[in-house]
Amino acid sequence: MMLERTLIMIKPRTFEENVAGNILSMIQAKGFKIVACKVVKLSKKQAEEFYYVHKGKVFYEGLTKFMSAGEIMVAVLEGENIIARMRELMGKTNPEDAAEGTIRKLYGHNLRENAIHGSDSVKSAEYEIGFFFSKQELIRE
Ligand code: FUP
Repeated sequence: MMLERTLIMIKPRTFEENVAGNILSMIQAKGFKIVACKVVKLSKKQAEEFYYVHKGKVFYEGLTKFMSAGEIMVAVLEGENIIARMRELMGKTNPEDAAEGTIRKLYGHNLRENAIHGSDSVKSAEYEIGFFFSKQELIRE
């Protein structure tokens, strides 16, 4: 077992729907710890920077436009093997394919507007956490 941290984003349409509390409840029910949390709004440029790994893909423009269209809630979560376990709780990328009871099944609308993001590896979690949170915000002692 590995104690890991992951970065999640509650995406614009879902944050606007005022269900962030429900989603955080699902996360806390799993025993995952919320290390840091805030509401921000990305510029188009910042969304492009965050999603640089998808640059050049057909959905990059639509994705970054959507992700900069409204406020999002970003949080750092901590737990044993949390990267994989959080992705399980989120469900498959396309809400139509996501298992019953997952966040994307419950709150996602379509492939682009799929409610939530979660880091997919230790390396991307490090990049994504550093993108939004300073060292000071993550200090515990
Ligand atoms: P995930 O790791 O499940 O968030 O999925 P990906 O990294 O493959 O995709 C990142 C985001 O791009 C998805 F959350 C939604 C968006 N996307 C599209 O809009 N169209 C696609 O065909 C694939 C992904």
